[in-house]
Amino acid sequence: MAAQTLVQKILANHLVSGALVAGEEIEIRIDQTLCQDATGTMAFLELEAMGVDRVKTELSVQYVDHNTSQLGPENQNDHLYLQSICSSKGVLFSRPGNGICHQVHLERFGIPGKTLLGSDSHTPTGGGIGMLAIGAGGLDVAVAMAGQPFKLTCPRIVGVKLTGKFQPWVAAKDVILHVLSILGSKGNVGTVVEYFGPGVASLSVPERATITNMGAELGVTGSVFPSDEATRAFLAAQQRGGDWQPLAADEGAAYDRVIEIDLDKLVPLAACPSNPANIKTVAEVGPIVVNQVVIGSCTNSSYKDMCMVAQVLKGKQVHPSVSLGVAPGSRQVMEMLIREGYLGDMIAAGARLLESACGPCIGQGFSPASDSVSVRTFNRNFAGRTGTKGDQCYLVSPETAVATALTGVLTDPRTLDVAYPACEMPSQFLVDDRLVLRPAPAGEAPEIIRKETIGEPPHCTAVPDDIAGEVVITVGDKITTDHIMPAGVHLKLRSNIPQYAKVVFECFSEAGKPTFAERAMAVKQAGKAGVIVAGESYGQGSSREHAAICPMHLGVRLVLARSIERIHAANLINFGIVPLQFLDVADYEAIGAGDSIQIKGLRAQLVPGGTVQATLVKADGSSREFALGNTMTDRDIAMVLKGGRLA
Ligand code: MIC
Ligand code: SF4
Repeated sequence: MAAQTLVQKILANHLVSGALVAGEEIEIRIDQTLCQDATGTMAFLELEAMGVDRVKTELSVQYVDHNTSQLGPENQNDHLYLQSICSSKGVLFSRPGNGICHQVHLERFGIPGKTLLGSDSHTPTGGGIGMLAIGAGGLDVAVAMAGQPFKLTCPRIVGVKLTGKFQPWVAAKDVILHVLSILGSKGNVGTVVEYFGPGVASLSVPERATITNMGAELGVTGSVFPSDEATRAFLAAQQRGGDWQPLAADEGAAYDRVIEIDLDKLVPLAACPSNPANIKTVAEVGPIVVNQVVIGSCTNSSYKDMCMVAQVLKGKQVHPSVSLGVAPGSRQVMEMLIREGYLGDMIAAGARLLESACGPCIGQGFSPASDSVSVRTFNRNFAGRTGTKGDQCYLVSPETAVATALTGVLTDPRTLDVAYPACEMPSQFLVDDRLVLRPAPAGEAPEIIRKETIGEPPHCTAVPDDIAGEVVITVGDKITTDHIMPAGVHLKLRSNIPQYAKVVFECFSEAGKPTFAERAMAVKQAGKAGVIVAGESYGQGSSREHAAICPMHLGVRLVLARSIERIHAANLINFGIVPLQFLDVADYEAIGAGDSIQIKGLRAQLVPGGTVQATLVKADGSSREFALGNTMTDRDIAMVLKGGRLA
């Protein structure tokens, strides 16, 4: 047999249908699933709508980490619904306070060689422990919980060969920022990144997880590290030594592309406003004045990260013009920092302690001041995501962040007059799973708590064969799901589609003019199909299926884009919105809001790999014919035309 990459091995072990040829459609068995609360309520409403009594996976976990600010009853209503539905469906429930889903899953549940599907785009964090971990929309995760395989495009595999060892003050975050500077944040759909080479051994599992976590920003399906001695040590320290097995690519395995990174040569990097792939060295950006530093999120909130930060802060003071927030990623990390005195060192230095949750990463508090710079150890700096319009958010390593907190200006940590703290991985983590609630035994039917803010699962209808469409909005390149469906103050509306739909594309609203929702509703009420027209890489970022469900609720039936990112394209199909691609940029450029798009006989025209003829009619009555590409398979086509997966 030909030498296999690690990804090919895991895929082969889980293959249900299709051939392992890059670009082909395959189905794989899913061993584990995870949901978080902001996507989980919809996923469980959908699971209920499917009539599933009990999940069929080896392990499914529901976390509460996103909606924890509890301004009003909505958040806790969600938590109560999730806790009760998980108990009834056989799902573990990680209570609020237990930590961020990806961090906790890595610590307590991730197993090398298993597949994990999660309703969060940073699920690939699990690749740090040797899992094939993939982010998806809530409905796809619900279907996996029901025991059905997950459909994906067999990926092309980019190998990243690591050699050497970090210089002091250079960290895992700098590796992934460097990879982002090479691969960019678009054009990587259908790819998995596999790390290999002699440099891997020097990285601990949490460091690997920083790299696989932010692989999401490349737009790839996942990122995977081998399972080796470091993995064994991590699992043993989590009292899960029995979950370990060694895993690596075969000698001589062929990758579709190989990138070599010499860890010795890396320097501190920053992702500049407002895209995670807008990379410069910290030195190049220079000593810009910084008002806020936040250390945390699922990218950089491990014990090792926090312990390094505490040691640098010990006995010093945060710069008077900086507000420093720290959010340890899990209760395990938080408790260890408390017991070992590190938390005291941080607080004495002036740090503000935040909950072990997503918090500022998803605009739940800690929004920076107007016209000010925020430096964060997070993974996304999309415009406005901090909750401040016109924000200037830089993404860096914890090393760069803590140096900056001390000096008040963006600082290359190598210039600090401080010895780089030696932070070893503990040989024993503090293990206490009491905040993870076990489900009721099969056969028992606990009461499902459904307060008034828990809405209905989405209802979709079939797509008409002749489409009389009107363009509701035209947008540019790299439109993220944060642009489509803002989180921040609106995050608490995730369980209520009619309410949440009111803020679709809110970032493009202009004072005194009708909102996207109002315009889309007017088109719907006129009996026409709403159309969204977009540039390249539409739907980057978050997996939130609300970016499909809410437009669908407002009558959108077509998304015409130059290209669409993987998770969002799947979500559109799942909710009965037809995604089609422009073949000629001139057609995209010719379309404006208010124009009509007509398609005759859509059913017959939708053939895998084929084209769809459409007519554009401008306001002045002039018209032109143009062709659109279709990347959907036969199954996608059948599903989308019916009105999506639930239909
Ligand atoms: C994000 O980081 O954008 C989120 C919030 O975790 C999302 C999920 C969501 O919108 O609920 C993600 O990454 O998928
Ligand atoms: Fe939470 Fe931020 Fe991670 Fe998303 S990226 S899971 S919001 S910490």
